[in-house]
Amino acid sequence: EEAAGRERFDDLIAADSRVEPRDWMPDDYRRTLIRQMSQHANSEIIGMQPEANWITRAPSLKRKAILMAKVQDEAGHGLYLYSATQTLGITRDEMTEQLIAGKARYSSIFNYPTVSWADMGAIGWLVDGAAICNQVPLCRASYAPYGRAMVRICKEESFHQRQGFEILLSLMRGTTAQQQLAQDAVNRWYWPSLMMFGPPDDDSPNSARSMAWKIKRFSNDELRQRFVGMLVPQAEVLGVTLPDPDLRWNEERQAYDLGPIDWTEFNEVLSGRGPCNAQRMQRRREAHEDGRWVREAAAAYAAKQSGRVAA
Ligand code: FAQ
Repeated sequence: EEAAGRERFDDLIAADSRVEPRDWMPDDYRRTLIRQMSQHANSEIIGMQPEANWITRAPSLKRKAILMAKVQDEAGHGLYLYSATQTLGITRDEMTEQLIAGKARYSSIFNYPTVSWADMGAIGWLVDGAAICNQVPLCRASYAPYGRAMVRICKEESFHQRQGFEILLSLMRGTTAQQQLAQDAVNRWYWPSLMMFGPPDDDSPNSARSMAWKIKRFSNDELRQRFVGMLVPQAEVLGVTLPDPDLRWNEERQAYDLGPIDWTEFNEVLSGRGPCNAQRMQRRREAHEDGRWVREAAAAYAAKQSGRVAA
């Protein structure tokens, strides 16, 4: 039976078709998906924190309403992705436990501080921009529930990216001080946003297998390159400078050459020693504790309801 399952699985992958939760799949495929999808869900949840920091200080009622809606979208993406991951046989409680215990990863980018309002613009433009570049190909991931989740999430991310661009554009049309605020934010978020795509291809242990399984469709460096190609013309429209003196169009490669990325910084952040790792984890644990009575009340209510039906 396992041999038949494996053959069917291999055929599905070869035919660029999709694997559904009830289909047989190799254990390593399941584990890889649980790892990537739960990390992705965790990123959406932790990713609410840097922006939540500015909800109370948004410069107008309109900006505040927009930012609140964006952060709520992120909560929705997190829940949607946790549900998709549950189809692989892990529970929501287990994933939460792994995150709270510091055993599960979340994206490096959310360990940086948001020090000015312009950071809301830079996050939307650069962080959501990188997220879209990475996630559009994931709409075609071989695991169907992940691909389906990505379709909806990408639509909302595009909206978020426009929102960030528009914040930066407003600042760039403002006073010299406002322009400086926007440029500073771009300077701080540019390199970390390039690191979101993961380590370089020659140092990416999971890539080859994930690409063979058609979970990943492009390599980390390919997507990073595509992202920079997307940013350059948009930076021109904004009138901001990308903080890489070595950034140059390479006619031969038909792509931009980039200056060196500081992988030491990336590894420090992944090891838990980034500027805000401790703060983000502490806040997540507090929120989990603060929500305990709600979960308990909901469980008690559900038990009482099911008791009634039985009686
Ligand atoms: N941060 O072998 P690879 C968002 C880890 S967008 C932390 O290349 P893989 C939207 C990696 O897990 C952000 N860890 O791994 C939003 C692995 O460690 P492991 C979330 C990283 O999986 C916007 C090790 O390094 N998006 O949330 C990072 O093939 C604004 C070796 O790496 C996703 O998660 C990193 N940047 O490729 C929300 C997208 N990069 O697990 C709020 C889905 C690598 O073996 C506000 N994920 N690592 O212990 C992916 O596409 C992939 O998992 C990659 C990494 C590309 C991130």
